[in-house]
Amino acid sequence: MEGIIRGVVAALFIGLIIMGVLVFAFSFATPLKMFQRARNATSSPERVVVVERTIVERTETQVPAPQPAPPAPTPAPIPNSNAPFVNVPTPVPTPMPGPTPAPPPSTPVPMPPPAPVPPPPPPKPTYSPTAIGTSAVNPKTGEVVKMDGTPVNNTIEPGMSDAPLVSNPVTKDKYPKGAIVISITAEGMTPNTFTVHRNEAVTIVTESADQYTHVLRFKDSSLNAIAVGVGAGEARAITFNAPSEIKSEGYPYFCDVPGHASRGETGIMQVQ
Ligand SMILES: [Cu+2]
Repeated sequence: MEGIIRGVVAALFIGLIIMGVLVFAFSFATPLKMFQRARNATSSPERVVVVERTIVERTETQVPAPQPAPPAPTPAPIPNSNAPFVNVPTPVPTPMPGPTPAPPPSTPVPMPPPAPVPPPPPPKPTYSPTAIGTSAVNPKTGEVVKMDGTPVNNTIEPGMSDAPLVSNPVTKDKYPKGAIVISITAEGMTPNTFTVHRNEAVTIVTESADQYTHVLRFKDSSLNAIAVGVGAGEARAITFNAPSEIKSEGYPYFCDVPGHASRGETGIMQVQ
């Protein structure tokens, strides 16, 4: 048994040796044949060229051409410790826009019904002053009124907007119809008494019949707003509502220029 194993191992060993010899011979046989063929076929210089070309051909077929070396990596810049420090801002990442909200469903919005337009108020009658500048009289009520139709105020200070208006200077031919004309001189007032009806519209024309200025006024506070001043030879009118109260002593009037009443420029208006 042992002899058989030794025989097999020896056979394998011999076989390996034979295979190695065959591989070696085959590897060198071809170049040697080519070298001998070139040596026999050409003269000496040509043979050298052929040998060299053959060697080059074999080298080119066996050894690949050297590839160009890859470019050397660029060295990282060495920070210069002496260079000033530059603060490079860190790029802020741009926030990505969120998803666009879907538009709300287009539901038809009911339009509110149009508000009813109130009818325009009736035009308010305006009461412009008369041609000479006195306050107007409401033809329906016979009341002396302001431009807005409200009654004038007899108790406020003269000259205020609610007081009866004093006219511009007027001549005799422009005296209002039915007016009571009171002529004033240093000697007194003419007439020094007259009578009106309560609540009626009364127009008084005050004349300065001399070279003095005169101012007609009433003592009673209920007629405080009635005041007409006239220059020398001038005449002005005023229209006001007569008092509603009847007083036995009447409503005294006078010239408000200092010293004029004491010299007789006085009178009394009676209301009935
Ligand atoms: Cu006077």
